Amino acid sequence: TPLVRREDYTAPSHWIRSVDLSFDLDPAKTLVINRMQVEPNAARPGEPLRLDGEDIVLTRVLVNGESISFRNEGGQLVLENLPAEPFALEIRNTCAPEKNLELSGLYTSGGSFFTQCEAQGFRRITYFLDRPDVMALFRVTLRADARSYPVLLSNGNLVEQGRLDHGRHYATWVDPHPKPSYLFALVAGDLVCREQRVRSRSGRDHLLQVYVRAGDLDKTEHAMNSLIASVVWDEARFGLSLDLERFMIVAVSDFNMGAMENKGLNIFNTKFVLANPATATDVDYGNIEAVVGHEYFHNWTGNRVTCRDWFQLSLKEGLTVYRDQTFSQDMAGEASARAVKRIEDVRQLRQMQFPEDAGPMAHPVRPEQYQAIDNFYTTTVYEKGAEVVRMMATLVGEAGFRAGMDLYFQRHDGQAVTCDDYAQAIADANPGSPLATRLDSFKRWYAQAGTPRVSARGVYSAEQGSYTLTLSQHTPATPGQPVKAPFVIPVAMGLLDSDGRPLLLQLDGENGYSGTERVLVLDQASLTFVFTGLYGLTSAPVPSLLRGFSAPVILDAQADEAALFTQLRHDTDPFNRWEAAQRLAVQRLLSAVRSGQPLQLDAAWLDAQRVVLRDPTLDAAFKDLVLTPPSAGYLAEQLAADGIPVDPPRIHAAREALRSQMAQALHEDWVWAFEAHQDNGAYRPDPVSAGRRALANLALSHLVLDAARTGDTVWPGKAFQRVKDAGNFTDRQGALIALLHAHHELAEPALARVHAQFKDEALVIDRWFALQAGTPERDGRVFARIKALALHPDYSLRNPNRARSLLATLFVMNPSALHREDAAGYVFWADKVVEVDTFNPQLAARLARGLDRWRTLAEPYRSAAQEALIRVSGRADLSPDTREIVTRALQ
Ligand code: DPP
Ligand code: ZN
Repeated sequence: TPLVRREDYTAPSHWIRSVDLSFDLDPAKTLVINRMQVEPNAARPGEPLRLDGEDIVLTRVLVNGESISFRNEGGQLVLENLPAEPFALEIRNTCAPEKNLELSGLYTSGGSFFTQCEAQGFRRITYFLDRPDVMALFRVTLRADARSYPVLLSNGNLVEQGRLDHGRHYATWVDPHPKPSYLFALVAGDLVCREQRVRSRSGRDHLLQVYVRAGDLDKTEHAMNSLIASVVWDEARFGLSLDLERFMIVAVSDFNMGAMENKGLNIFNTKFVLANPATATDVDYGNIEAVVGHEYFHNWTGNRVTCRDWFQLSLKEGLTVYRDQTFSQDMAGEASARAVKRIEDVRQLRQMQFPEDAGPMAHPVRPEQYQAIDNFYTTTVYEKGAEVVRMMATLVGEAGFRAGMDLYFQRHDGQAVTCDDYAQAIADANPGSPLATRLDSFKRWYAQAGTPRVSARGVYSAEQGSYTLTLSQHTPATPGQPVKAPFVIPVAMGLLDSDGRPLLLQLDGENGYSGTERVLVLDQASLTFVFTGLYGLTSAPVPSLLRGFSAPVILDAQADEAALFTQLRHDTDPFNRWEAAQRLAVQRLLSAVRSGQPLQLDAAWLDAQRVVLRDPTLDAAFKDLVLTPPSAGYLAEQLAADGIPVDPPRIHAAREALRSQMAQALHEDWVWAFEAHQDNGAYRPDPVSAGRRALANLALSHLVLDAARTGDTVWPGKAFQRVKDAGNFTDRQGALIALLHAHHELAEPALARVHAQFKDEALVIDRWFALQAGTPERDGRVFARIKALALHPDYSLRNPNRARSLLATLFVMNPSALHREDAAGYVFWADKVVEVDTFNPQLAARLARGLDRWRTLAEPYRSAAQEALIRVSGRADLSPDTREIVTRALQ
């Protein structure tokens, strides 16, 4: 497969101004008639028209009603000697939706039709200029059997519907907004909907609908509430109103991604729509709110203003993730709940994006090249892209950011643009800002891959009453980018005195204080800042740097233990308070891993944990985050960064020791925490209640774990009872996890009960598989169970959610079970990647990424993983998607 390069971008030879599509829907063979109004691009006269098409059967091509000759070249349909004036082009073709197991293009799921066109699925429906800078007006007519497919949906407004002969019916939809083909969608099936009318601030009425299968209507309330909240929020926060009379969300259970922002007709993985207290967890509720918001916000950031080419993907994704994260924070309400959301987002970024940025798939937020664009829907483009937008917002301030967004829409509404255009608009709206004055160097965030390391060294001078802080940065080489120029890094910070009180900040040369928090801009390899004060600083301050995680960097502050304990107790920035706790835990875990000695926790650390747990001023959700140890993956990355080979079982052993010592030493505190955080009222998914449940469940898991030591049967019994009669799925799952992670004998009957009770709830069964696959390994039993589960009658690779429930959980989330001395985990990885690749390359390529970090492993894991990669890459019939991943991994 040829490499596509950003620098090779050229405008299209033709524009497609409008499309009239008609579908005769049939699972085996669907007929598509595609009538386009085409206009030659005056800048490229006389060029042939090359239309993309994949896995479809062409039956006819007419230009202005006349048939013409054509040829196929490199998967494209090439038309030559075309009129120099605008012309009508008609294409007829067929496709086979029921055979489409790639789930890209038009496919069937559960007896209904759905589409997924981003990034390049439209070409699997009909021939087209399948690129985002070609925007057309769509008119779509669907014809199908009325009994099997009573609901016929497409983008925009329903303008006509009626009956046809032979029990068929039709519907015609017109989308008033020009759009690229990747935003096209159709749905046909036996669906029901929840609907609600809303009036926007501007006084316009809109119809909101959430479509699901008949049995799922009772699980749509939260999605609808989230949608309404999204509409309100985007108007209030960004002045962006819904531009459609009707906005639809449709849930489908077979879906490669999370959800898709098709204009006016969002299609969602059921996982991000369906929730009721009995089947969904607090985390699911939060994810649904975030994803419904995300797709809705795309209506402006992505649809009204779209990407010129796929290298600009972060233009819409980074910005829209930033918007959905901000939305979720605003929905969370209070400052402490906002901080919890921020910590969760950062934890995810570090867990997923940092390893990507340090591994073989490292790429800039705006990549330079790809083989399969589907491989670049990455955490770098999404989550790091969101951090880049956040840094811009930090550099121009909230009001400045809003002004920048306004200017962006003023300039580019209706266009297909680039990341440069976006940054330019934010900067131009804020002349003189630290962003505008450094725009070129700031944009290195788009161009350079890799996570910068920032080191901070502070020197206190009692004589001068000053504190000199030197910040330096260095970014390691990444594939294809050996040398990096300095990034522009906003470092939000404050100083604490030794009692933890915030100090007023004043830099040498300034007259007067500037509050207790400010943003330093590190835009050189190294910069020095001298803090003074009216009367000087009277003792060495504790620096609190990178507050709120103001930049996606690895901070090395060489903080001593005393400073970290001070921060954990007193920092006014909740993020850094949590961060101090993480560092204290990481230091203990890694020193055990490095030395090979068993972990022995010290009283000071355990006391600090207890103080947090018992602190009446802290939220339960925050306590849960502080008391949850860093993940094995995060610890592995810390070692890898220092060039120390990663021995996964050793990391696992250290974490297990930490868990059991915390269980023992804090036993009475866990009892208190469990009992003090029981709610009796009706289930509510708000962050405060969710935090209380999370902390109670964390307590329960420690209490059940400790039962193995004490021989206690009461707490395991309580957990089992909760699995039986919990009033919501969050608590039921929490109890099941407690039993599973303690490897308690009651885990088996608990699993059996959950399976029996929820056998018809696909999303719960996904969870049932995932919980088992995510259990920390003990004596190889977890891996053996995973292999057995792969043969379970409910297991299937065809459904992406079900496939991922075992495989992604094992490959990405459970290093303790994957990495084995006998290499069986890697053999299993190879077998499954190869098997899935035969029918769903996108999914296979995602799963293949599970071995990305093989080079960081210690022997014998490293060689065995490499062997598995070589085995997969040796397959001649591999898809381009999976080939790109394994080839890069081995390079
Ligand atoms: N554009 C989708 C999303 O991230 C993914 N295809 O919302
Ligand atoms: Zn998106």
